[in-house]
Amino acid sequence: MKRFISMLLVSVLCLSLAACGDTSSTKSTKNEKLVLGFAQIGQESGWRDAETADIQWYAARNTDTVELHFADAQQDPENQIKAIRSFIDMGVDVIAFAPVIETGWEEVLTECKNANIPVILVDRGIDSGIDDSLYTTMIASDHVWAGEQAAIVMKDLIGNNGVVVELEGTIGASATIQREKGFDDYIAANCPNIQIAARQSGDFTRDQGRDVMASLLASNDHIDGVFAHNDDMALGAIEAIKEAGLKPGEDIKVVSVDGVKSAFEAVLNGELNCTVECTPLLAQQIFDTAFALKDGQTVDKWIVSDDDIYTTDKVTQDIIDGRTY
Ligand code: GZL
Repeated sequence: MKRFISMLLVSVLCLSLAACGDTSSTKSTKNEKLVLGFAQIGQESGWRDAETADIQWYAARNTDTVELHFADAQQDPENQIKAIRSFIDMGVDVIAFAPVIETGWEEVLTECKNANIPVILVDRGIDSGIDDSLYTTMIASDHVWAGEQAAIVMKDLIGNNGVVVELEGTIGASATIQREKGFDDYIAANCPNIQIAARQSGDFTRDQGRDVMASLLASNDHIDGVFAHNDDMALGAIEAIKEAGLKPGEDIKVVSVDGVKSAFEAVLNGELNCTVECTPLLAQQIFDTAFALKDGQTVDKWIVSDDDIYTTDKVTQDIIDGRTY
């Protein structure tokens, strides 16, 4: 209950500032508190909700040193750009955002640079062709590594022969592009007799993961495995596999990425064979980095998360009970 009230307080604080346009409290060139603007993608997955809760919970616990301005872009990059511009107008100390897709950021990031406001990319990156001086650092997991680990597990599960389908995340998102690269490159190099029969986006959502898997089951005679770019789509695919009268985790092996609690529960009950962790608990790193930047320190260009791989043999109820997301 305390958590909910704290989060509500943070939201009310941000909304009241935004609603009355009162930016005087952050107009000063040197803010006493760390004033951070965060432009979140949306609420598309349990993973995203966990990341948001972690950030808002940190701010609610540290109101004496932190002022958080939080915007939910409803998965629209234009909304993220508008939010970033509003943060510039507020005179925040640091801007952080999770770029919903890799492209289209040069103009607004140039405005941040011209306003001398450092930018932290969170959990997703921007196109490598963009001048990387336009952002200060990225705090994110290694998505190529995650895709590669998923391929290694899939190979162990189905052997050297088989047909696999791939549920892609949001088209154009770095997590999608890089997980696909990691998975597909490993399969191409090490499993010539595993065919990736189809790739289709479920936009990182459970409903679309279910619907896409249902159509792939209808259009493919035989599927041995499915690689879902996130747990929410994998959980939707599991629903579709069961609706088709098949046993997920047995008739069709299921491997995904994220490590949300509901995925762990699916691993424990045998419907999901593996989830490769991609921690959303980045608040401590985000705020530590933002404080360092406000203090004029330099930071690494990529602050990479330390993630693990959870297969059936590793997941117990105790592990699940100990998870914080
Ligand atoms: C990964 C993050 C992805 C998650 C999805 O860092 O960008 O976005 O894997 C979420 O669950 O929608």
